[in-house]
Amino acid sequence: MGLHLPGAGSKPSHARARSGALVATLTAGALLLSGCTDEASRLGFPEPRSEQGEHNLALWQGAWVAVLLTGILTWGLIFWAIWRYRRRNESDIPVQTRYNLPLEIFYTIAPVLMVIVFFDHTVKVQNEMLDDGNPTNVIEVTGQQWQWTFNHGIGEPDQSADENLVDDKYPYDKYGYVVGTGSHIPTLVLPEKTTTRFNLHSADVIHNFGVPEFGMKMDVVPGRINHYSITTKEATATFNASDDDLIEGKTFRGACYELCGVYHARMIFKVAIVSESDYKSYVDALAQKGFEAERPLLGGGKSTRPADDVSSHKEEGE
Ligand SMILES: [Cu+2]
Repeated sequence: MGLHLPGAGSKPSHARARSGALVATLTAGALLLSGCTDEASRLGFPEPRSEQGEHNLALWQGAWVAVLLTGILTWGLIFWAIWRYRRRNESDIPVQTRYNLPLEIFYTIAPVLMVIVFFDHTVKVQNEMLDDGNPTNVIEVTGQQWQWTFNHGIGEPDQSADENLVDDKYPYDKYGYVVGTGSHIPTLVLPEKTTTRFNLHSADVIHNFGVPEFGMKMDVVPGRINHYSITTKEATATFNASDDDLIEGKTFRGACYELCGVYHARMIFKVAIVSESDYKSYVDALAQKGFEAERPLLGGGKSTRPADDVSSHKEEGE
């Protein structure tokens, strides 16, 4: 690096061996962490079930690798300096250095460069996560104290209805809905390999709609309609209308990620990705059971609009 560190003393070979061993141990640890299993290589990130989630996973892994390498270098230099310039006898006084200009320039510029690189990657991933793509499915999601309502469209969506999100136009003519309650955890059923857009409505306070497996969450704000899209991967569950509407297979969890009141913790839901035909029969089954409305239910339990009246809703059959 061309940096001159003062006080170079004797016996550097021991020091080199020691710091070499340290770096080797840390590198082995990092490899163990990243190379062993699929789960370990994700460094705690859930297995992405959406294409967008892959971008977030890559950012997460890349950031960890960068900070680990920085940590190894920094710890290595610290321990090397402690060892290399240790006091060797009672009368030994280390070289008194007031400043080292190249070193100071380096440790000012290097972190700034790192922040720029992190920022660049973060903005790129954020743009991917917020890209609505071309959704072929739109679900109106309502957060209400303290559960969720999922409004699944029936038929083909009219995308132009979403150009103005706050007007009274919705992409579908009919909806099949699921209303979660304090004692009933709803399931958000999604078709596989499909881009679904979530329009987020709040009936009362700020909630946050998120699914770890999608690597995505977003605030649900009263008076404002936030939205994001996810493209699901292959199905992990099945729906069987003839078998008492059974959803079988692997489901995962979603939740409210904004403290919204005393029963905030109850705002959990299950997510099931099913085949496209299973999804159709699921939404049809909702309609057949009477959970059908011409407009999505957006008001939770507090709405006064007839289509939004939740009081008459039965719970989704299990
Ligand atoms: Cu909430």
